[in-house]
Amino acid sequence: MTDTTAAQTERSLVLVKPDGYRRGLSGEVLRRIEAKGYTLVALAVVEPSRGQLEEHYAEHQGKPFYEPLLEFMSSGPVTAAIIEGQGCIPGFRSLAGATDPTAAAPGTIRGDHGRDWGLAVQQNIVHGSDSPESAAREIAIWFPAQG
Ligand code: DAT
Ligand code: MG
Repeated sequence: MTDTTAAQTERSLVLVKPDGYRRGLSGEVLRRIEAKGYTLVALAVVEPSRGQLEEHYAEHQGKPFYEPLLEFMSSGPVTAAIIEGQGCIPGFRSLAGATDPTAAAPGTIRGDHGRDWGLAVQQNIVHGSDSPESAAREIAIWFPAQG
């Protein structure tokens, strides 16, 4: 019988943000992705342009944290990855933990490696797409050739 409940093979866009890159946590993030059983499809170290960040965070435009967020995201290189696997979109967000690294559960990337450095929740090490639509949109921003 066909298992109609099986999760779809899907792709997610992961970023190791400038704080994670600076702290040498790219390998730790990629290790957890691979240990979970997801596949690395594409990998790059990118110095984000303002335009890329505006597109990436379009949903947050106008919010009080938008400009500080873009400034932080412009503060250095990021490691960008496309990952693939059944359910990897919610799966990676589960590995990442809650947005606020102070509240993020131990065992998650943010819970184990993040904290409040006086910049609220901005420096939370990783980004992961939150839906298949976001993943497709974000993959086109960071990996135009793969879109
Ligand atoms: P997530 O990264 O968990 O998907 P999000 O999409 O709501 O969270 O927000 C994107 C990023 O913006 C988040 O990683 C950190 C920053 N951010 C979100 N809410 C914030 C807030 N209230 N104050 C400061 N930065 C915030
Ligand atoms: Mg988000």
